[in-house]
Amino acid sequence: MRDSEHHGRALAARLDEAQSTGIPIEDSTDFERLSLDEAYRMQHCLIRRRAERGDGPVGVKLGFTSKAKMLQMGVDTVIVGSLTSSMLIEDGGSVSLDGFIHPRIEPEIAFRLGADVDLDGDDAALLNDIDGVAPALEIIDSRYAGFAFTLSSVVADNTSASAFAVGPWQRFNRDGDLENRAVRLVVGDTVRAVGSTAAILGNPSRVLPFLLRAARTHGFTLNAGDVILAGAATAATPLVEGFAEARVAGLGRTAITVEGVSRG
Ligand code: OOG
Ligand code: MG
Repeated sequence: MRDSEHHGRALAARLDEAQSTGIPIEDSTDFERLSLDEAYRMQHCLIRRRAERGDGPVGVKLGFTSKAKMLQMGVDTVIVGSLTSSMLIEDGGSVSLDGFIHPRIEPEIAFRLGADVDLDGDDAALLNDIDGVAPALEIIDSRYAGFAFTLSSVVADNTSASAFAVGPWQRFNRDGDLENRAVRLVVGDTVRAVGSTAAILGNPSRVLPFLLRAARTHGFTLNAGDVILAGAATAATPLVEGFAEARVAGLGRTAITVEGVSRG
């Protein structure tokens, strides 16, 4: 027991190091061998390490909630990761390619919690706790070489979470108004993907019951002020220098500037 705990912590340290050095893990066999439970425990261990450095949790993200993403990455189970404070890029702010391994960017919908969520409550109660919705961008950056992972290894790697930006919050209207809105992703001054919010489980609000179940099963807490990224509506595209923007019809936009690698 103690041995496996030690092994788990050593693996979490390898992921943490890959993220902070920008040097990917070449052999991910040990991470692929984890059960899903062990993988979520490793993710929580990773997040505790970040919190100890003052980089505390600010929300959660869902992954593989659209066919486009499932097909792109070959994983067809909805997964949950954690967002921490250092991942947040201010709306209109900038981020440097420095420090990432092989970053990709994708358009997202963000929800905001207005209250602490009672995990024993029902789906309707969680929906009532949502007080805002906004267009968002997520930068994902697998800590594994070649961006290659399995369900367990990507969960251990905090679902490739790396950075995110959120546009202006709008009031959340429960009456299905997020259904079928056009989504457009611009990266490096070129339109890279177009899609619809309907790609996210038919309607992005449908990720919330999945999240509640995952929170109960895999030990996430959902607190007032937390951001929830619902998952990308389109495939992710490589992050390059320049301008990046996610635009969602009727909801607005968020944009960031991506700076190149400094050549010292
Ligand atoms: C895993 C994260 C998936 C999404 O929006 O579906 C994700 C990955 O593709 O690296 O964030
Ligand atoms: Mg995502």
